[in-house]
Amino acid sequence: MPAIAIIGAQWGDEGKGKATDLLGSSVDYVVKFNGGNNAGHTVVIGEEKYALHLLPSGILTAGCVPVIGNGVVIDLDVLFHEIDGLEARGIDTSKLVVSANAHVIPDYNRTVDKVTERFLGSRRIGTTGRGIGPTYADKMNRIGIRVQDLFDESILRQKVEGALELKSQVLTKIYNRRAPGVDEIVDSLLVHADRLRPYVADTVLLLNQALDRGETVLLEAGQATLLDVDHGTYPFVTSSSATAGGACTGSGIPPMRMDQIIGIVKAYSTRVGEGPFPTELFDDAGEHLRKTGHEYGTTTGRPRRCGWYDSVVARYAARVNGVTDFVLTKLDVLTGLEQVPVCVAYDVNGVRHDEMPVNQTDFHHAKPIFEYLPGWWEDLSDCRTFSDLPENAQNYVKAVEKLSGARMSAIGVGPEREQTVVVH
Ligand code: 2SA
Ligand code: GDP
Ligand code: MG
Repeated sequence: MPAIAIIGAQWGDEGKGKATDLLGSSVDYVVKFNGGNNAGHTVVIGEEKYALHLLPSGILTAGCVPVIGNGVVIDLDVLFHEIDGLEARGIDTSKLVVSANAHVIPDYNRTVDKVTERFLGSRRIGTTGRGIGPTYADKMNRIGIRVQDLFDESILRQKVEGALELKSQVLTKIYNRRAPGVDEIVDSLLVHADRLRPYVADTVLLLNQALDRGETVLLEAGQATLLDVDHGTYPFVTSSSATAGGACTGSGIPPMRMDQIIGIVKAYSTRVGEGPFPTELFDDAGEHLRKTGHEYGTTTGRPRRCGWYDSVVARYAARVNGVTDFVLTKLDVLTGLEQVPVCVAYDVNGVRHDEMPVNQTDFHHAKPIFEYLPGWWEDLSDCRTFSDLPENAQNYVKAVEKLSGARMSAIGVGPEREQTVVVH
């Protein structure tokens, strides 16, 4: 009865999509449990490249049931656009199941998100502008609109009226007195109701019954540990629970049913959006990683900030999530460096920190303490076993494994499905 979670161990874009797709053929269900269309997972299958935002990566595997869990926030325009795009490319999306308890992103929350960022000025978060934060805020404030509300017009109307009443000051300020009315919002949601209805189910029952039958459920995180609303670099975080605990609340699978927590960790670090990033590079080395690793946002196209591997972050992610295995991705991108720095601890105003400083200001001031490992020049893209890797690449993997708190079970040596070294 395995339930397996795939979690980002850094600031996102570690390659969760590829890892999920790889496991897809051996699982029965793939569940997206947090976030919304702020996510961007790129999956390469042969000549085809897919960028998924709202749909779980399991949608690309025939026979696997993709599920959008209760913890997700759904932009319905984007959902159907993504479904149509995949169908046009010959991908069958008919097995998709959507939780009746997932929340929907009304149009006005996209506007609230973008305008709030403008108001914040230099204190902005660098959000994706998809309305994610305001929709989770409505959920917590108990004025959110759920998928099931779309199937009862009078309930929907009451909920939209309630939300607008509470948000009227904000909306009037943001829309400069031209705030949308109840009818306009109700109509924009109802337009999707008929098409949405056949996908909707009680996904908690569905997934737990699947586990009862001995089937395998894979839970796929959006974003990552350091972007988690509780455990990330708050306030520079997303608004959902991206860690292993979020996999339980966002799907309704109880903690004791989780068998394996796979942390995806890139062989270097990236971050998109604002916020602290101790190993960030501002020189040619950072530009080299961005170019070689194609580090540009899958959703927004924004250049990602790049830096060296941070084992303090990896250890923290191992602890917060209970990582049983790491998948180390993009090792191939490090080829051609004389030396590869790895951050082993931080210096905060002259004091060594081996673990994440709890104080936000300390983390902002953390300077990386590096160890330098010898590099390699060989192309890794055809390596398939650990012994195929050049000796210095093997030593790099062994060193980061020792520093990071869990075994490295697989290593990515290229974007394609088969460009993977399975270690354990
Ligand atoms: P939001 O929009 O409220 O979730 O933004 C809050 C912070 O979370 C970050 N965030 C991300 N970081 C990395 N990757 C994400 N997905 C896309 C990708 C991002 C893109 O796969 O490349 O295309 O720009 C993602 N989504 C949210 C965001 O940068 C803020 O720091
Ligand atoms: P996610 O959000 O964690 O799913 O990651 P993204 O898809 O946003 O970004 C990861 C990028 O790295 C994608 O373009 C993948 O195709 C690519 N990728 C994944 N694993 C590897 C790898 O091992 N090597 C290389 N070179 N690219 C990889
Ligand atoms: Mg991504």
